[in-house]
Amino acid sequence: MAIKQSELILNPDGSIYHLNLRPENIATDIIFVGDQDRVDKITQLFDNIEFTTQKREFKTSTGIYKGKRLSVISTGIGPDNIDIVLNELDALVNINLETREIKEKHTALNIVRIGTSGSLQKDIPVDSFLLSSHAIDLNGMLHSYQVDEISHPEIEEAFVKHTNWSAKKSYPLVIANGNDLANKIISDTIFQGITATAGGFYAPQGRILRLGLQDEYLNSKIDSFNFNGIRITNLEMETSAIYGLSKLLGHNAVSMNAIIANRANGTFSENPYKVVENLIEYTLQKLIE
Ligand code: R1P
Repeated sequence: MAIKQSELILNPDGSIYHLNLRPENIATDIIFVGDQDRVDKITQLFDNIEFTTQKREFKTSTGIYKGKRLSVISTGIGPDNIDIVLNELDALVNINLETREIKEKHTALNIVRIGTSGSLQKDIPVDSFLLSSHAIDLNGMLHSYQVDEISHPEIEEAFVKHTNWSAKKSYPLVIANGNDLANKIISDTIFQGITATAGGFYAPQGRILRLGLQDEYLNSKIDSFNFNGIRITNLEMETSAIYGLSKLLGHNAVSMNAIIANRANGTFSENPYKVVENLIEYTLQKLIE
């Protein structure tokens, strides 16, 4: 059945509504960054760029890096943007935009997030890299989908109990993320752990400027949570949405985090741009190996 115009919105040139992309504009290997200026930081290393477009915070460039076709897309900040980016990318490869019907043959995208993040553990210092082996969704976006098949009730219940999680907030959802893409990118120098994905930067991540927190002890309770040896290592704003929607839609995803802050000891990287640059170089190299 054809998907209605109000649900699958296309621009007059046939491109998808927010991303401004047509199916031929993207590679199946895609790098997500938050900051639109980070797109050029990556594509300046490419052999050539075949296509670039931007609408709002969503900037896309597609080109060749050492013989491999890659797209780099800026998602902006937060899980709400990931909802748009992942659904629209999936539509580009898995829905026929002319007939508006779901294609019989499924195409899986390989998605790597290269983002920044704050460590919650003293032993994961600023300037290190972390691969999210799991994500814990603290923002609730995914609960609008049918998430039972990707949920881990045992870990979620343990987390709710350990933190005395308020029933007024969205229920935490844990997503595990083992796949070949993660195996390709991981190495001995990379930390791993559960990444907590918040729906905001200040109170949702325990920061106080002028407003008090619903639970002032939440970050320290998150730090001390341990489920069979797996701990929550870092906080950011996209990973659970990327992992959850990728699993539900049948794509492979990996979230790579440049640790620029350490919330446990209050330190911040002296050169956060350099850490991100190093993570970009590391990840690109792994993608072509
Ligand atoms: C907040 O400053 C932003 O930085 C982190 C958070 O997830 C959030 O998007 O990631 P990026 O550097 O990838 O944007």
